[in-house]
This record gives sequence, C-alpha cells and structure tokens, in this order.
Amino acid sequence: MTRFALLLPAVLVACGELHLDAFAREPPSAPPAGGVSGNGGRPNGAGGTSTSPTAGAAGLPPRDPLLIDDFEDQDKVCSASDGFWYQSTDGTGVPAFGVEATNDRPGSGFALHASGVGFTAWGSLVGVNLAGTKSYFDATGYQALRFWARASAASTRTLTVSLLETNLHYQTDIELGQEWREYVFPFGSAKVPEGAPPFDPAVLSALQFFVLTGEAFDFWLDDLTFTTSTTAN
Ligand SMILES: [Ca+2]
Repeated sequence: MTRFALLLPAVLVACGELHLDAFAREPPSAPPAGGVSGNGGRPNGAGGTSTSPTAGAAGLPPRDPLLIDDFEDQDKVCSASDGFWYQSTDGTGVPAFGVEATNDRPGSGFALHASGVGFTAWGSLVGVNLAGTKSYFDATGYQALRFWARASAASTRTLTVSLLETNLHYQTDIELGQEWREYVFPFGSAKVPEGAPPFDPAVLSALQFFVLTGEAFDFWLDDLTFTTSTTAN
C-alpha cells in the first residue's frame, strides 16, 4: 500500500451554540459497561510511558513521536496516559465502538472501530480522555497530532477532529477515504473558538472525532501520535 499523508487546513465547523454545548459534555471517567476492566488503567509511567511528557531540560519533548495509542494492547486505555477511549452521542441513534482486529494494515493487528446510524441531533463522537486522572495532559513541545484513518464504503466521509482544552474545541475537518491514510493536524492550523485564546498544548484535556451529520458512519482510527514535525511523511 502506498503511504501518503494529507496535510489539511482547518475548516470552520458549521455548528451553533447548541452544538458546542453538546460537545462540552464531560466524557465518562471510566469506560462504558463491557469495556476495559480496572478502575484507572495502568499506573503512571508503566511500560516506559508517562502521563505528562513535560519538555525536558533542553526544551524538547522526551519522545518524538509520542504514542497516544496504536491499540495493539487491545484495550481502551490511552497509551500516553491513564485516560480512556470512549464514545459519546446525542442519544438518538445506535452507536458502536471498540478495539477490533484489522488485517488491512501492515504492522497493525488492531485498531479503533466506530460506527453508528440514526443520529438526529448533534451526532456522535469517539474520543480519548488524555488528562485521565490528572487535570491536564501536557503536550508542550509537540506541534501536531498524527493518526491513520479510513472509512468503510457506506460511511459518511467527514470527521471533525477536536483538540480540547476543557470545554474549548480547537478543530479541523478531514475527509476520509476507503483506504488507510495518515492525517497530520498541526496545532497551529486548528480553528480557534471565537473569543478564545490560541491553542495551548500544555493544557490538553481530550481528543475527539466527531460525526456531525445524520448520515451513517463507520470508520477506523489507528497509530495516533503527537509529533514535533508538522510535515507529511
Ligand atoms: Ca494498530
């Protein structure tokens, strides 16, 4: 498969205050019923990770790229913190998500799979509570969110990707294809909420991937990282 990347500009998300209010709902602090066992994920720092990749003495991130999750551990615990992956909806449709086996990407055995149909209000999202049990996730020194994604044939193709500082959403839109692609979301390209300060990676709380239409969706996410580079590979 040809590896290529898309560098996409921020696109204004057509949503009103009601949408933003809906987005601002706090994600669950624990996985939904049937999710991962345990009450807080692995201990901080387990497996060579830390929950706060604070910039080192030289002012550079200690790891580049910083793995957010590749789902190879088959759980819904974030690999960069003790936060959880979750799905949240407007309550009107039928959602589904989970870490599932995938055999269409070299080097990847598992990915996050989200689907749903019948949403009639603001829609649905999947996200990861990066902050976990801490107040914030410190991504100081990193410049971009990268991830791989694809949509199934019958799915809507537009995803709104949001970097959250508590209830503030710094967003961009992407168009999915049926083949896996790498997407690069430079922090500096995020649409800044009206009246809000510029995005501050030191106080991240979550990442969210929205489907804001009533169309059926079925998409996969994999290999999410923070990187210091904003250029496509
Ligand atoms: Ca994977």
